[in-house]
Amino acid sequence: MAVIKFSKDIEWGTATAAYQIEGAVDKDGRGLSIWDTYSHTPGIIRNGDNGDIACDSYHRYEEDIQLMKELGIDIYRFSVSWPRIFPLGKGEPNRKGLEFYHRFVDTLLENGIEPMCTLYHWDLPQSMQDIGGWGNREVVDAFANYARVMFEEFGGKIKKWITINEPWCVSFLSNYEGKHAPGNTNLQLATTISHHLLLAHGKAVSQFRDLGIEGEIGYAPNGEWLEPFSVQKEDIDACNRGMGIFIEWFFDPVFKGKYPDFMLDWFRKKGITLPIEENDMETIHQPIDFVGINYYSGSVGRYKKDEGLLDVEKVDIGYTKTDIGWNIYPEGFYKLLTKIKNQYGNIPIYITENGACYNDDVKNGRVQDDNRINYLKQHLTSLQRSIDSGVNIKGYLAWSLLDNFEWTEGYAMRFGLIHVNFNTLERTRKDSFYWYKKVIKNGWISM
Ligand code: JJW
Repeated sequence: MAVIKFSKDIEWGTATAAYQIEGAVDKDGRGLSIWDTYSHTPGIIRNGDNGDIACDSYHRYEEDIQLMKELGIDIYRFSVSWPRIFPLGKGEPNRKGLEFYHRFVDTLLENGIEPMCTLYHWDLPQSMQDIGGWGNREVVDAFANYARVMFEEFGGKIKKWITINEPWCVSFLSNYEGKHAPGNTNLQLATTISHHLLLAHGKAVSQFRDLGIEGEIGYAPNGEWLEPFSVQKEDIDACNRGMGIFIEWFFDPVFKGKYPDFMLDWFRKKGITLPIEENDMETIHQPIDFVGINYYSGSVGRYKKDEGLLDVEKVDIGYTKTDIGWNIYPEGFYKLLTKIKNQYGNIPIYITENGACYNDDVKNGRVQDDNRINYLKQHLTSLQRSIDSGVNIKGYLAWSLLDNFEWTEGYAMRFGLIHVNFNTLERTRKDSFYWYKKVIKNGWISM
């Protein structure tokens, strides 16, 4: 038996996002978001699900916070719904929306849990989409204004801030692959959006510094690992592009002040340009306090002409998959973290999401999700390997506290440490909840 002992100062947490858990979509003056529109469009979401009720956490947050307290987490990562604060994206802030988050954050603090606030976790106000969404620079300024209002309102109370969650998903997945809201399939638009998201991040960081807000700010790009099928250069290059669109594309501008040449060349060959204006790169290239990494999966990849945007195909070589079909690839977690350290230096890192989809149900009051426990064990082992290799890991937040609305998969795909019955909204602690509680308390696991 091997014992893996975690660094003492690691902060433990769980993560969620507003549209995935809150429900109460027409409560207290909330405006519509692109996910309301998208999920109410017939034929898109599995089983016709939508986030109208979700986990009803808007009304049940006190119960949820008691569960967090019992779990023993140090940090809770949540997101703020922009259309609750600005129902039309801009204009006058909605007091009732702000007051909800005050009640929520106050309750976290009273229970000894540190709030980590994501400003943008995909629920763009529909009115912002109506003027072109993230493709329009006006939306970047509206975001910066929303961020400023949040800093002024919650500065000092919330000390950990994340600007944008998973910018690859917001740009390429949602506007080129068309698989998330708003569902566009336009490469030029998606690339423009990727730049605007980085700019929005940079402008929010500027506001944060100008206001002198106490605390830390970062962003949360997602990564996956691609292991080359062979040592042939074309396979290695294909995997570098496949990872490059997650990592270098969204890290180099922030940490180096420029887009990566190997990716720029690729986009240029496709006739795609970037709408970079004067001072944009300076705005994007500002010191941040930490980076959040979301990691779930990895694959073997190889070169295949005209496969997708980047001429890379994933090769199924029989890895075990979670119930959502994603490979279990813990080595990729370790490799990704060390790659980031090697390329960008010793920046403090929070793992802002990591977790597994297993759809175990309640049987006799119990959810036996050993598969999730195994996944978490493997990934926590990779995490400690990265710490032992000098990666500056500050914290680990499991996705997710609760089963919730998994975007186009609706409620069918469950990532929670706590089971939610979506008919009764009853919460049931899974075996993984009790297991994670012990990890937090003891600081070690055994394999
Ligand atoms: C890619 C669709 C296959 C979320 C994707 C779909 C693939 C043919 C989990 N992270 O719910 C990536 N998540 O809100 C943020 N991360 O392509 C949080 N990435 O088509 C979690 C979904 C995702 C994805 C989902």
